[in-house]
Amino acid sequence: MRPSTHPDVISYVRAHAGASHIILIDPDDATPDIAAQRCVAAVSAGSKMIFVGGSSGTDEDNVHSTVVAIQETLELCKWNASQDAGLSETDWEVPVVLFPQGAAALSTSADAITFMMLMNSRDTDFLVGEQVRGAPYIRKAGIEPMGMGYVVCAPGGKAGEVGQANLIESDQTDLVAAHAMCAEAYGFSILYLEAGSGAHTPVNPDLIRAAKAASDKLVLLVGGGIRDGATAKLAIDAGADWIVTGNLAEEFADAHELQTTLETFITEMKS
Ligand code: 1GP
Repeated sequence: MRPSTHPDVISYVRAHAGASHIILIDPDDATPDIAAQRCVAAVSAGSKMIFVGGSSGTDEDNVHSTVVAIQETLELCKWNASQDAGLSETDWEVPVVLFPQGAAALSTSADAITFMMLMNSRDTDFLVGEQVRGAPYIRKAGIEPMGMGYVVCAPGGKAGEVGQANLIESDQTDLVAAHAMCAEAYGFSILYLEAGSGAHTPVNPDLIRAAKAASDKLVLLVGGGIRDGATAKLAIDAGADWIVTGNLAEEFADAHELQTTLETFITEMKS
């Protein structure tokens, strides 16, 4: 594990809540080197957190090698910045956080983990089973667990299928609010509204508004099918604190092109 520049990731998550961007890296879709290059492009563009995980095809081998490659590359960028008075080292102090499909997809080199309950799953494994299996590993590795309610909304995609979720439909504002109240009652720090990776329709802003109105304690993450800054802004205006994108980064072979696209995305999202 690198000497963590983030002893308290949840405070960082709260401090940057408002209109921040997370790049999601799926180790099943990119080699560790390519993943690290994408992270450099994203952090250069203004992304403030890196999630590593996916709904399928991840295990300790590909997750750990990806996390290590990203951490090493960020350290190198930080060192480079320290040698140049015009650059800021702190820009590279971005937490690398596990967003796991289960207890078999962890890494000792992560700064933190979204310790999630897939709240609308029908499968007890996603409610608490995988979490019980993973807890000793996380405790031993000293990874910071951030309690998170994970709620899959329609269309749900692979996350909904694999997680056997009773999807929240776009007009079920009372139901999403109840999930937010429940997440707060459990003492979770984060609520993640997920439409599914590659979703043709992102989470309805009405659902985001309802979740936000139901709890002002939870940090609200929204992701799935968000491909441009204007769509991200709609989610932010509805109350999202952080926007997660995955597929967007996978569309670019060239890191420079990705950086430019994300710069535009983040500028529009914050406008
Ligand atoms: C998946 O919400 C994330 O968990 C990201 O979705 O790949 O559609 O950006 P996209």
